Amino acid sequence: MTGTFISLEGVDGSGKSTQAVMLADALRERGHQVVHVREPGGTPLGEAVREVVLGPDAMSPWAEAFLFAAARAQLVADVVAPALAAGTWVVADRFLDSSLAYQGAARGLGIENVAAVNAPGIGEVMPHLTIVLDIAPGAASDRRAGRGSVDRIEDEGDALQESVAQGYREVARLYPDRVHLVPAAGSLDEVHARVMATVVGNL
Ligand code: T5A
Repeated sequence: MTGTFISLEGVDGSGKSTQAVMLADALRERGHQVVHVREPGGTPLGEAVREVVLGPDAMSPWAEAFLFAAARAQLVADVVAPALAAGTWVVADRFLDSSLAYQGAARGLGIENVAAVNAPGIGEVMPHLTIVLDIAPGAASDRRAGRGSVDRIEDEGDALQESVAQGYREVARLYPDRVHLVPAAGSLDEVHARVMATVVGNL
């Protein structure tokens, strides 16, 4: 990999999609080529998986984990690995750590087990830096309020999101060199400034 790979993570409504756009724009302003992707999605297969995995039909935790892993494997093969090989920066709105926090920790499948099923599809492609936007799930849910659609996982409510937040703290403890918790309270510009300081300070 010659490009630089940054992923943004957090509970639902933490503000990562907004901050991913702001980060990608800031990097472009500095003259970098940037590819911005989201998970699940970013390829035709990934978008089809997104419809299924966030749709209303119940599924087992392992079925959920394998669907996210399948979408991720296709995104890596089609988009992320070629971009990094070409020296492009990649900003990802969620990546492997979402599966570690949601399926591994919150669903109870085990962080190591979920990392293991993702490993063949990811290979050597891992973020150089992962920023977890750290916010109380209640505050994140307030941010989401008023937006129309609620997907199957959001619909499970704040108890699941509390477990996800704990999962992210565990992921940050396991991978301290790569994963950084960034407080997500405050205005968009205040959070963006913290994100940029974390990027500049760690890459
Ligand atoms: N999932 C995903 C897994 O379980 N395992 C996996 O492996 C993967 C990849 C994905 C769902 O799938 C799960 C996690 C999710 O449940 P998603 O589309 O990524 O779905 O869903 P969310 O994470 O819920 O994305 P959202 O778009 O809902 O939330 P974001 O991206 O955290 O937040 P954002 O930026 O859209 O902001 C939410 C609202 O808050 C406002 C924004 O304007 C927006 O209205 N906002 C702020 N308001 C005030 N102050 C700030 N600083 C604000 N920042 C944002």
